[in-house]
Amino acid sequence: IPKEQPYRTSYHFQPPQNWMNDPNAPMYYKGVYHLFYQHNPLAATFGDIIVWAHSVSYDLINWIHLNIALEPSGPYDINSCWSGSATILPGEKPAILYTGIDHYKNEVQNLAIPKNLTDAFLREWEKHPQNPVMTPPTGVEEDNFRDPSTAWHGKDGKWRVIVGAQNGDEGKTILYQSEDFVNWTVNPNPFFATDNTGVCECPDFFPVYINSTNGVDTSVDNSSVRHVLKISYLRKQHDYYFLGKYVSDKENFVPDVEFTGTSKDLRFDYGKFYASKSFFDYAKNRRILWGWVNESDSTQDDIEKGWAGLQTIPRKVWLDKSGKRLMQWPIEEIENLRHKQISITGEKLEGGSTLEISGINVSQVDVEVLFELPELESGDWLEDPSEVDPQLLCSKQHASRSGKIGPFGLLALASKDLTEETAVSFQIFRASNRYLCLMCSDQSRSSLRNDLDKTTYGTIFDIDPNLKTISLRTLIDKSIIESFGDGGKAVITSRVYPLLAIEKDAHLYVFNNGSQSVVISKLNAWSMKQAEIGHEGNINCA
Ligand code: DQQ
Repeated sequence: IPKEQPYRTSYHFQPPQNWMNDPNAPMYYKGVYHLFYQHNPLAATFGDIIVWAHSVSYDLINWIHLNIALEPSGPYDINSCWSGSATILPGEKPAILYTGIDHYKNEVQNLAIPKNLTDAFLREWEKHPQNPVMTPPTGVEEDNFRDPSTAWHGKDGKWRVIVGAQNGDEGKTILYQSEDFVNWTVNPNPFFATDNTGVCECPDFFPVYINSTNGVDTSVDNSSVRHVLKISYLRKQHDYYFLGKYVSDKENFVPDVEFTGTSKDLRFDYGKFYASKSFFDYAKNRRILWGWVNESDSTQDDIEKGWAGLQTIPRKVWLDKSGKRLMQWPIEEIENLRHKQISITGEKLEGGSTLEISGINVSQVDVEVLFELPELESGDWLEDPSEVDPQLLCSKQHASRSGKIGPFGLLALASKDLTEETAVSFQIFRASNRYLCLMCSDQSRSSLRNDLDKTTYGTIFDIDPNLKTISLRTLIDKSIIESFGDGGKAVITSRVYPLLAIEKDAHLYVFNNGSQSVVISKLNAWSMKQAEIGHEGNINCA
């Protein structure tokens, strides 16, 4: 790995070197958090042989990298160990179901269990002699049958698991049942299917409480919960989630709202975020979500950096009071990295003004701002909100252009002269009988380098007509910017590679380009300490 690493993160999860994609089988087990991930141990690019790397942590922030947990060994996974999930079986016995690329390059599902349950880190995993435990059923393409979910236990005592699949243009998730976790029977009808989408990857299915922000075990199914199905659509490169009903007697899932393939669909993140997976953390009674964030630079850059791929800061997820969307917030443990603090209260930001936040390390920082809004009545008029493509609107509404209430927000990883900046902003709109907030993350000026993907991201959401304040929390870490709008209603993650705005030359500003003034009712920003990373085993000799 080259010495100069301006883009390597300081408190996000990444392997010591080389390629990482999907988070696999995250779990909490007897005091230890586990994260496995898709890894190419030989290069900073996706490879012909992908293995499961393994890291452990006591707090989801500081990690110990262990030896590889699963690598090709039998005919059922000789060409790669692809994504999968963990389930904790009765008697506190973890089990992993994962996809093997077999000797015909077909996709099959395999079972692995820990060799030694008394090893606190569960370092070694044993593949079951009956592998593969699932092979492509009729109506599923042999090379599009992958990513078993965490299993749940039905009232009849049987396990259920879903697997992502494709048949032509149809994307589906297939349900399997088993009494012993080894012998699985396929359900003839798909659990959930969508036309014209192509393959469903990494399905995640879990309950959420209707009236609590607590998480709930994957097998719980009663009147206090609703269900969430998340699908990663390869063609879209996005993770979509559906709130809906698990119809257990038909063994299918009926979403409240159909998939449209437009910006109206719900996503965990409106920026870079894919192949996410959640788990129930019974230590703290919460559901935690991990997601993979890929690079926006070129393959050649990745090879030169010696690594590619990040995981987001783990997020707690719960159902919003409206019941119409999920909320997300960085896990509280991240606050232990907060270090030097800067605070501002009650500062008016006139239209067209910027205010620098200085005195802390703004290239690795956690910023929370609460903006006090003018009367929403004075917002820009939006004729037909249902026709708006927020990403397009954000690309047009570059932060340097002006509206009425906003755009206002943060200029992250900015150079002193603002030739480089990533604007994370809000703009308030009024429409007939409603108010909306457009949230944007504009990467178009993030770097003077031009061999980068600088797509601007955006989302629009309804706000309370009586809203007086709106919050923005942004986690900045060298080349990743994760922004949580309105308490976690909308999230946008982006990757940026500034040339000038690195290390001590990075600046952070609060800005307001609206004609109306807004007030920084409260701002707190903290330099973030570096996460502690331990190494054990040979993946770690960086
Ligand atoms: N990544 C894995 C597959 C999965 C895809 C291969 C999603 O199992 O479908 O690395 O990013």
